[in-house]
Amino acid sequence: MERDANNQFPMALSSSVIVTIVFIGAVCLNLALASGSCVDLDVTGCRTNPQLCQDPLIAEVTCPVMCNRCPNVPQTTQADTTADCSDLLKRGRSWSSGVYTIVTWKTHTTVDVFCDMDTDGGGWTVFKHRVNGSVDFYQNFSSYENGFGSPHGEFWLGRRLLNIRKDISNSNMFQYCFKLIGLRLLNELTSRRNHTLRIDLKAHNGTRMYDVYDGFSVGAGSNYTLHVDHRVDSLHLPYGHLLSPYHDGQPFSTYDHDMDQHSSSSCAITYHGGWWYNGCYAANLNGRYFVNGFPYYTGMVYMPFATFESVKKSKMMFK
Ligand SMILES: [Ca+2]
Repeated sequence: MERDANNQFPMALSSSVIVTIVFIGAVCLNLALASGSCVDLDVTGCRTNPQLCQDPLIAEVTCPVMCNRCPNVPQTTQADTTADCSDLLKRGRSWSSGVYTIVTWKTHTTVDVFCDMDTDGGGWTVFKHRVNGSVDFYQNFSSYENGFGSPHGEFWLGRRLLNIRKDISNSNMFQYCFKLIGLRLLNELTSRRNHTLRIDLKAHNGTRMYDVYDGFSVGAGSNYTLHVDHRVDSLHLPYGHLLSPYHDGQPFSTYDHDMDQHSSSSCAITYHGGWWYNGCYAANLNGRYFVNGFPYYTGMVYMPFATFESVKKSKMMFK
């Protein structure tokens, strides 16, 4: 399609027509998802004319899915902001554990996060969860920055939603168009005030433990340095290792981003994970997942709990 002399698209794509096209597309796509009855979803022509995606208006408003675009989330007022799961508790009603939509306090990004509303008073924003090895945590640095997995299963951080979801009651057509937000989101969420970090583990024999530290935050990129102060609570930790000071102050490392203190090797490669390695670890909770609890140096290990025994479940959260 050619632009006219004013660098505008012809009247065929005026705002009213675009709205009509979006509506028809929404109905069509939702019908397709519901019944499979809608065959040709390319009502906008984006699929057959990919050059249309070069226009921001068409790409983000008319057919974001086909152009693989996620529109910017609009700014919200501070009063509307629910910055983390602890803010939900302050709204004075009973909340159950599950996935909630929050708006971050600084960039006003809308994201889905899993809130643990049952443990120790609730209000915990869960940023890492592993239960069965269904998600591979041996990911590169970009993946840890941007997040991976699903807040409904195993994951590292939350996912960003689209503002379009607020305008269309049935959001199915946009559910697969989202951006994941990892360490960058964790930096924002933990830089608002003083936070408490809680780590929950379950061994393959059923034994549970937890470890709680105050002064938790994650620094800005590209180091995403871990900060934890003192242990304030714990359960079933027979060994003397501490997350702090060994991992406090360490940048985040992955197999393609070696920031650890081991000069002759990469801790992320040696121990098959992504973590705030020192040289190398007292905890390796993003290590390889094993279906039994044998000692594995490369496993999902938390040495204060059971030295080199790979645990069955791990969860990290803050409030
Ligand atoms: Ca190194």
